[in-house]
Amino acid sequence: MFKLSDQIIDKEIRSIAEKIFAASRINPEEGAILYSSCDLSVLAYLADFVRRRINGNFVFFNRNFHIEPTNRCVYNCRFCSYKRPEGDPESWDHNHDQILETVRSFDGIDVTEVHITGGAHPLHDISYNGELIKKIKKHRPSLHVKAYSAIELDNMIRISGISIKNGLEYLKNCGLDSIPGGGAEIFDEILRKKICPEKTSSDMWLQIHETAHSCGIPSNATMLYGHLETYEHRIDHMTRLRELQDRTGGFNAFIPLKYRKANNPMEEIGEVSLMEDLRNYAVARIYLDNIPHIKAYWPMSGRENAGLSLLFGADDIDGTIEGTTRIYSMAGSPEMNPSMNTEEICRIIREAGFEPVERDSLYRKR
Ligand code: V47
Ligand code: SF4
Repeated sequence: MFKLSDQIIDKEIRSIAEKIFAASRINPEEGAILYSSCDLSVLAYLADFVRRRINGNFVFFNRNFHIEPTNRCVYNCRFCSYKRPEGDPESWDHNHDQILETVRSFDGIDVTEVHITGGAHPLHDISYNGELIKKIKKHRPSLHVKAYSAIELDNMIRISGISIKNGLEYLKNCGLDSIPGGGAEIFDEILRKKICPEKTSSDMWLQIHETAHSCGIPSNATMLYGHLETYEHRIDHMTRLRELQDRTGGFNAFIPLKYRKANNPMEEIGEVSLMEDLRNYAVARIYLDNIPHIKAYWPMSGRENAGLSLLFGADDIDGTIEGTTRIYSMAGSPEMNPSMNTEEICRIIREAGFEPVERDSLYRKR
């Protein structure tokens, strides 16, 4: 049996490890030390220790599909490969009927969740989006609707001239079940100005999620990494999430998103290595001691790398997706038309040494 005591590790890392074994929270400085100075093998061991305390030997997945209503957007994020201007031959802007057609195409297929996200549309207000949710729920009441990133929500609430709380309560009454984690990017304000200058502020992103949690709407949180940020920026990002989670408990999952370089203006930055991805999963698992799940989003990382991430603290592999998202294929992910059946998902999870558990959107066993 591999034991940490068999490893040659320095005093600083050993004292952080002792805190982790005692289930004590590590502080931002200790988080940064893990990023910069801890061997990957030791990090894997520590992250696995934490993941087993929180999630045992289980790895979760679900049966889901995505709807990306439009790639028109009022913003111009420098890392985005997805947005197209109105009239561009590659732009799309689906109306309610077209979106419902996609929902109907899953009739008779065993899916439990629809994930709806896309550009921040210049014209679509809260009632336009609420009506869409109502129509989806009317057609298939049991489908969990996880919809609209905080960026889309901020935009539609602003167009409608109402408060965040009223907007979220209205959408909840229309059938909104949870909120995806997109748009968090990196919270450091200076960096955010550089990579997505006009976008919803970090404070607003956090306020929208905090308000959603207070209305009983759970959500996820992402972090875009592997661009201009330092390890301190990643720790700052996760500290803001950890503090919010201490107040509300409303985050289900944290999803690290690796910057992909194809077809966007930041291409010259390049992409970080797989080793860096694994390091990031591990530190996230250890640092975010109050967020129950760490998701390895396979359309972004590729399915085999997602399997590898399970050895570094990740316990959720998202879902079947059914070839319905384009955000990552447009940015250069190896998954061009992402779709996995449950047999393959289970094979990947078992190959990594874990027990697959099909979940619903709230992580209840199905
Ligand atoms: O917010 C855009 C990211 C996000 C690039 O909640 C990019 O379960 C890397 O939030 N390279 C949208 N990332 C996707 C998202 C998401 C994905 C999976 C699961 C969940 C969930 C949420 O995609 C955006 C942005 O951070 N993104 N362009 C790019 N070139
Ligand atoms: Fe718009 Fe999202 Fe692309 Fe930014 S990342 S330009 S908010 S679609």
